[in-house]
Formats: sequence, structure tokens, C-alpha cells
Amino acid sequence: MTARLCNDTLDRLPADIARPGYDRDRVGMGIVHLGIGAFQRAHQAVYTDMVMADEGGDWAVSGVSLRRPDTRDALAPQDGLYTLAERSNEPDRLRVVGAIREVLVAPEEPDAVLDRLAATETRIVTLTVTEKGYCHDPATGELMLDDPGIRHDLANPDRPRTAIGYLVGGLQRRWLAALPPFTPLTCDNLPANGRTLAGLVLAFAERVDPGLAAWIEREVPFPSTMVDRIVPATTDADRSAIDARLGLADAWPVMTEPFTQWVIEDRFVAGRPSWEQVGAELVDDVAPYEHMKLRLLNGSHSTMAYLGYLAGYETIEETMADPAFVKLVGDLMDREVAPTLQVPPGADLAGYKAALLKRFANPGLKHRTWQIAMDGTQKLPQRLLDTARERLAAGKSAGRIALAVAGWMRYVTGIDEAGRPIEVSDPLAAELRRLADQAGRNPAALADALFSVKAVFGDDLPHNAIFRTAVISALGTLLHNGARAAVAAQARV
Ligand code: CS2
Repeated sequence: MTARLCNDTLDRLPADIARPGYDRDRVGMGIVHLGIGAFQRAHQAVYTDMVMADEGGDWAVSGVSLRRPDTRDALAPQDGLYTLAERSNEPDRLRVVGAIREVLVAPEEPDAVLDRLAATETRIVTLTVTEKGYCHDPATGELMLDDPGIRHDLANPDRPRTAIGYLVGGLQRRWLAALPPFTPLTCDNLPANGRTLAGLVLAFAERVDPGLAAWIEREVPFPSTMVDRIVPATTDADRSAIDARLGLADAWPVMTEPFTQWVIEDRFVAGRPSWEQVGAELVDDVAPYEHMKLRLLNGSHSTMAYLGYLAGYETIEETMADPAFVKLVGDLMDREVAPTLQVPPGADLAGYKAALLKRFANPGLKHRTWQIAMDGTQKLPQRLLDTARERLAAGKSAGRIALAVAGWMRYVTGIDEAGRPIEVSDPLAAELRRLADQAGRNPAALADALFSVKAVFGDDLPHNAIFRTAVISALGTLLHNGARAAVAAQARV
């Protein structure tokens, strides 16, 4: 049997594989990460690993799984080590990352997680819990007090289930012990993610203890961030390929692209790693970077996910091999999204868009359209609908966004163009299916039924006659002629 990757086998790695450039036993813990998964392991953990290699510092990470034990089960026998593979059309570039010191599984040991959050040495709490992990209304950004997780956490503060419950529980313990707070640092693709998180934490804390809420409001900064790196789910074929290169077994390597970007508002209450030394950008205001990334990258991703899936394409790369899709995405970026952006200082918008088209076509990534299609109700507002709102308010058209939204509507009916079931993964999947089944396949009826989901469309968009007409017309083409025809028709405009 192949030996496992771990501290004791690190020196057996082939020379071309990078490894932690510091003594892992000599760096202390400084960061707790909520929602440990592939994205954090390909992004924040790597920046922190590089900082510790450059200058040491007590920034090792305690990773927390809020739900499943699988990451802990994979990484604990490996002393937290795992391989990061950068894929492109060249051979994979591999490095073993050492920043993660332990993985806690919150449902099994809520006390241990709260203790970590309240520990003196914890100075930053990073989060990647995905959009739905914030228990907020995607259209308004407000805490959903009737969310079952939030209700549970308000009633059971010592064994929370949600990220918000843990953050407030940890801060409350520090407040009661007269310890300084930590800096919560959200790294999810939410609009104004730091400000949104602050609102959610304060709304929850207010119900726990108004004194605690006042302390948080006064003392705790919530920097916003823009995070960017494409990280598809690891497959068994990836595992075998990595094991063969390592000569060791790694139960959960992470696949990614060479590109990476992290823009962070520089507001920390108890220090931070020198992430700017290893490529992160520390700025005063993340908003322009966030709009550029969420609207261009993620907006295009969601467009390709729904329409590409319906057209029968399994991956983004396959979708990008279809010239009509390349044209649609290029036009969406150039003609509909870019005019809404305030370009960040020093950024080259044309270069950014061109790089995105190349990143999407990366042949090594095999990024599934189905994976990106997940949780559309949580993603559409910031990725596509805010752009549409701004355009409509300025008297401009939003036909490509309307087609993308129609693609989502067609997708959540749960039946593909060949009549096969689609496994729609979304917190509102059942509700969407019910609405779609009731409405039937009449484009106007189906569009109006789904427009009624306020958490996605708010009160305004469904009443915008121009947008509604454009969505109904695109949905009609999708239902009658299919996604390839609808995309080809849009490409001719
Ligand atoms: C993707 C993102 O799954 C998705 O919804 O759009 O995860 C995307 O790959 C990242 O935001 C890239 O930074």
C-alpha cells in the first residue's frame, strides 16, 4: 500500500514538488477558518502558507467543517497536509500546503470550536461557507430570522449550527472574558461581503444581548474582500494522478488554475499576516474590484452554467468550444456588464476580460456546468440582476442577462431538453419546482411564476416591463427551440 502524505513522509516527495518552507511545529495558531473546503485550501490557505514560509508568524489555521466530517477524515491522518495542483495546458504544478493545523467538525464538537474562537491567540476568523451559509435573504441582504438554523442557534447558543451562530457565540465569549475581538473576514462571493456579514452578525447579536451587539458595532471591523480562483471539485481521476506524482497517497488534493487574486480591505483589529508580500492587494475600498469580478466572471459563469447545461455541455471548457457561446459571453461582458463598472485603480478592463475568456477555456479544469449551476437563487442577484437593474434604470437594454435568467428558469423546471431529470441543487429547489409545475410550459406563465420568488427578484424587477418581456421572449425560444438555438440567435444580434 502506498504510504500516506503526512509530516513524516514529506521528505520522500519528489524534488519538483514544492512543500512548506517553514517548521510547521514552530508556528502557532492565529486563524480559525469556518467552512473548510476546496476553495479555502486553494486560496487563503496558500497565501498564508507563503507568508509563513517568508517570515514565520503565528498564523496557522484551525479549519472548521460546519457540516460534514469528510475533510477532517481526509486531512487528519495527513497532519493537515494536502496537495494543490495548478492545471493548465502544461503538466500540473504541484505544491504541498502546510497552513492547516487541525480540522474540527462543528456538529461533533461545538465546544471545541467555540473554545478556538474564544482563544486569545485567535486573531482572524475567515469564512467560506458559500452564499447560502449566511442565512440571509439574497435580494435584501437581511438575516432570515425564520431560517431553521438561525432559529436553532438563537435557542441553543452553546451548540450553534450556522456560521453566524458561531461568530456571535465566539465574540460573546470574548466579550464576557474581556478579551479583544478577532477580525471576521468573509471570503465568499456576496455583494459587499464584509458589510453584509456585519449586518447579519449585528442582527443576530442584538437578539442575544444588546450590550454584545453594541460592543461588536464599536470594536469589530468587517473588512470586505474580493476572492478569485477557479476550483472545480476533485475527482477520483485527479486523486490517482496526484498520488502517482507524489509517490504517496493524498486523500483529498485540490485542483485549481494558475490564476489567483485576493483583494482585501485593510481593517484588522488584531493584526494580520503580510498577505500583500505574497500577492494579495490591500486596499481601502473593495467595491470596484468586487463588481468587476462578480459581474464579469461569476455573471458569465452562471450564464454558461444554465445555458451550457441545457445545451448538453458538461463542462465550461466544452461550452467555450462552441463559438456562439464565446460570442454570447464576450458580448455580455463588453456590451452589458462593462458599461456598469467603475474600473478599479490601475486595472486594465480589456485585459481582464480577455484573460477571463482564456481562463474559462482552460482545458485542465473540467469545471462542471452543474457545479456552477448550484444555488442559483443565492447567486443571481449579485451576479446578474444588479447589473440588469442598473442598465434598465439608465434606459439601456439587458437582453443577454434576460437570456441567462431565462436559462435559469428553464433549468429549475428540473427537466432537460431530452426529457431527462435535472438534479437541481438549491435551498429553494422544491419551491421552484412546485411553481414551475403549476405554471406549465407557457413562457409567460412560467416566467411570472418564478419572478414571484422575492428572495431572488425583489419587488422591482418583475414589474419592469422591458425586462419581463425580454425574459419571456428568451424563455419562449428556450422552450421551443432549445438552448443552442437561443444562444445562436442572441449571438447574431
Ligand atoms: C463559480 C465560482 O461555482 C460557482 O458559482 O462561479 O465558484 C467561481 O469559480 C469562483 O468565484 C472563481 O473565483
